[in-house]
Amino acid sequence: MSYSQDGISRRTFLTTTTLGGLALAAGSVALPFGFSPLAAAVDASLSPDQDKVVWGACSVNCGSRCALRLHVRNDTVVQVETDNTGLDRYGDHQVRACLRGRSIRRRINHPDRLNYPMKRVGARGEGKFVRISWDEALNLVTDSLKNVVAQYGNEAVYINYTSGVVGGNITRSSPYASLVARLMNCYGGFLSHYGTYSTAQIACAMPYTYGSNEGNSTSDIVNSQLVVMFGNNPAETRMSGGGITYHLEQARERSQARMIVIDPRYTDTAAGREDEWIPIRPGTDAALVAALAWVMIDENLVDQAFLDRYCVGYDEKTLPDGAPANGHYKAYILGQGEDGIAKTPAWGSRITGIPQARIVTLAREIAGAKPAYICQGWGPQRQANGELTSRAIAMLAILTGNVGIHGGNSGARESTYTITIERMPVLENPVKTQISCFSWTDAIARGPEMTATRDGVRGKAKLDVPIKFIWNYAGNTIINQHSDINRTHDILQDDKQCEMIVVIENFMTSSAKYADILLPDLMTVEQEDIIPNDYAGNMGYLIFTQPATSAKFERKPIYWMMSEVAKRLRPEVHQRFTEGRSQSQWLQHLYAKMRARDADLPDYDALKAMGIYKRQDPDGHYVAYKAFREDPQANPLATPSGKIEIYSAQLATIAASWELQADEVISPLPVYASTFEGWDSPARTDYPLQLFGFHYKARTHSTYGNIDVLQAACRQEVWLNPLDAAARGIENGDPVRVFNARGEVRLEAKVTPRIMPGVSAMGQGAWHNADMAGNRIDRGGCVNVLTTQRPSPLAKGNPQHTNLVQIEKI
Ligand SMILES: Nc1nc2c(c(=O)[nH]1)N[C@H]1C(S)=C(S)[C@@H](COP(=O)(O)OP(=O)(O)OC[C@H]3O[C@@H](n4cnc5c(=O)[nH]c(N)nc54)[C@H](O)[C@@H]3O)O[C@H]1N2
Ligand SMILES: Nc1nc2c(c(=O)[nH]1)N[C@H]1C(S)=C(S)[C@@H](COP(=O)(O)OP(=O)(O)OC[C@H]3O[C@@H](n4cnc5c(=O)[nH]c(N)nc54)[C@H](O)[C@@H]3O)O[C@H]1N2
Ligand code: SF4
Ligand SMILES: [Mo]
Repeated sequence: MSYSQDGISRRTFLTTTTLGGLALAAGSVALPFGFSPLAAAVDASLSPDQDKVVWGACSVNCGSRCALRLHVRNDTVVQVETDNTGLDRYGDHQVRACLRGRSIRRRINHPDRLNYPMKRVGARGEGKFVRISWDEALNLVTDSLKNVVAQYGNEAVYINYTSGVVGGNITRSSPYASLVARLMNCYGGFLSHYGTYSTAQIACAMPYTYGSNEGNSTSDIVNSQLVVMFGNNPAETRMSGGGITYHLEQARERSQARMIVIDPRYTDTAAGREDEWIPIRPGTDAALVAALAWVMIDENLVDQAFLDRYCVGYDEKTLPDGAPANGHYKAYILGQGEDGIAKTPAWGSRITGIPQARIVTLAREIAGAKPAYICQGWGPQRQANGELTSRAIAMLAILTGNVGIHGGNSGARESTYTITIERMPVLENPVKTQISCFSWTDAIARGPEMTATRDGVRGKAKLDVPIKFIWNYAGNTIINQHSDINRTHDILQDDKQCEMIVVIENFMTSSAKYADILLPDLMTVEQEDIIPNDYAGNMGYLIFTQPATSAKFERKPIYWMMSEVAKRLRPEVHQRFTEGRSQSQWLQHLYAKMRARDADLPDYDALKAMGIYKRQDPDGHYVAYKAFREDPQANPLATPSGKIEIYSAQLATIAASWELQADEVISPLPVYASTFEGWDSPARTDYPLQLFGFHYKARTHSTYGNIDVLQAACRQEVWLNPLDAAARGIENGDPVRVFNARGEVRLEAKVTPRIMPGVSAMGQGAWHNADMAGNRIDRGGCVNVLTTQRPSPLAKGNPQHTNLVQIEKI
């Protein structure tokens, strides 16, 4: 089996070194916001062997986390290498960075980096700023915060979802676990959110089935016969040498497990490594599962003993009291339930676009392979019916009894072993009200109209005040990563609605343009922190990062910024926020607590010298719901019945009591439901192509999106099947307009059989680039011009993969 990780890395490494550090300084241009070009040029008289090598890490939200060895000359990062520790053998392998991490020098030294605090002077979103002093910036932020809290209460202050430094600990940007949250919790609290843009639908839905949302470790595929991937693409989404793609490849090499990839695109994960690619219409996985279930029931292939012992609601025997007659799963599949439709292969084929005969053989193949690792990425659930889809995919694992055993899986995405770290404590939020992370634009525009049963407000029957103040630390979800950019622009333009937006960033991103106050942050590689692995199979690790260079210009660490705001709010707030510790004292304090819990960890100085510390999962491989499988009475699941709830009475109650629109379905069973802007929506007459934005190797969302070598290596293009292209007179590389009622994006077409007919896709995260005072046409290729702010029914999450568009040649 050939594998490209190493090849990619080496190629990038070569580009990095040959282009050299001076190219950047030479390429810098005068910029409108008061930037100065890169100051530090590399001293040519120093040679590489005089470099200082500093351990760093790539801390973006890609689901991997890589060690970096930054070569520093003259206080400037001149070259980037990656982990070189261990025996370089599976189990003691190197956590090698991908093409993005290896190009981090270009982010660090980028001529466009923010250098000074700035204040907006033009209309919001126009991007006009003037440089101000730190003192003025911090005073403006503090005064605004005090005013908003005095006038509207703490519920009017919102910390936006941001994931730019999800890998940090002290620097962590995750909104409910950041220093911004700690500051606000010292000052009366804030309106918080539930769910994430990553997993809103699956994280909400899966617990109704299992009580939680867990999968086996990918490394456990060493025990599998078959791997079935629904919309899961680790070759792009978990790219690190310590990440899931490496574990998948190594584990399969050992078990020789077959792999079936079910995805509208022929992904990089497939790309020659799969045994079969089954293209499927977006949003229809639940229909495929129902048809597979029909075949399994018809041919007596289901694991009836497992269903009887561990599950609720498969058939009449285990249907809970209060459920309607024939409300069970088997009746739904056989057409004896409410809809009266048998979910035959013919029925499933019409919806999914997969041939009937293939559905039949696939059912036999999945039922016949024991154990089978059935999993899903988060693409299928980022659809408008994603709550149903995620639970439906789990049904395949349940019907075949693959849950809770080695080599099997629950149908969820993989879990990982992690060395548990002591997080920077954020304290408790006195405000209990929450909105879904996707509904913040609504909370600005119509906050007090938002209710619990219609809009998913939690902790209260309705919101009392709209959002008036937004903290946005290390995120681009103000514009680029949130849906329907043109609508967001209209809401944010009016600075009487949301009065203050504070953005803490490294670059003038599209979100930063909407800041009222813009604060220049240091990067993680410029600070000291101890951070754990993210998704890494069964080998966990810690990375101890050191500042690669001194802080340049007036960039400051987030700990300093939040301490300074705390000081200006009230002395007690400052005392509570810092507890009298500096950033480095916090690090030592937290690490001492970790070692008190985990005596095997090296001491502080040893860890610092090592840079990276690795450890194998002492239990071998993580198996989700193993204890439950072994003894369901002694180890019940966290569901109300303690069993796997194929029929969820809780969901039946929600379905009966929430206000839903005609095209929204919440169901106690994991049924297939068509949805707004789906394959069979009436809107398809005007906008005939389904479109989604996949997570792309060129960037991590929008981060690294401004790096020239990455842009050149992985182009921003819209994928289109040759049949759809021919019908439109489009050839590979042609400039096209992709549009719907919400907006228009212009980019190049990639005409390829790697995407099924009727479906189009582009990498999500490209930098939005439109004249918002003019025609608003985006030339950056940003998919969120085309996505909707209408949330999914149950999670009120982001259905960012559910869109209809038309594509025309320009
Ligand atoms: N390089 C890179 N890696 C990343 C990220 C990144 O931006 N860049 N982002 C990170 C983050 S924060 C997250 S949350 C994860 C996201 O990880 P995922 O959500 O899993 O990634 P996606 O690319 O959105 O979707 C995975 C696959 O689902 C397919 N798909 C879309 N809709 C459907 C459907 O209805 N059915 C089926 N069967 N397949 C479908 C897509 O073609 C895609 O190949 O990735 C992480 N990793
Ligand atoms: N259409 C569509 N939209 C999507 C998705 C999709 O699949 N399709 N995926 C969604 C998902 S899963 C997610 S997680 C979100 C991600 O959305 P975001 O969390 O907004 O992720 P990024 O776009 O990477 O933005 C991170 C920002 O942090 C900044 N940053 C990086 N390092 C630092 C640092 O050290 N300090 C500071 N201050 N800033 C830093 C970067 O410059 C960047 O602007 O996007 C969502 N949006
Ligand atoms: S983007 Fe992800 S895989 Fe790539 S170097 Fe950074 S952490 Fe590693
Ligand atoms: Mo995400």
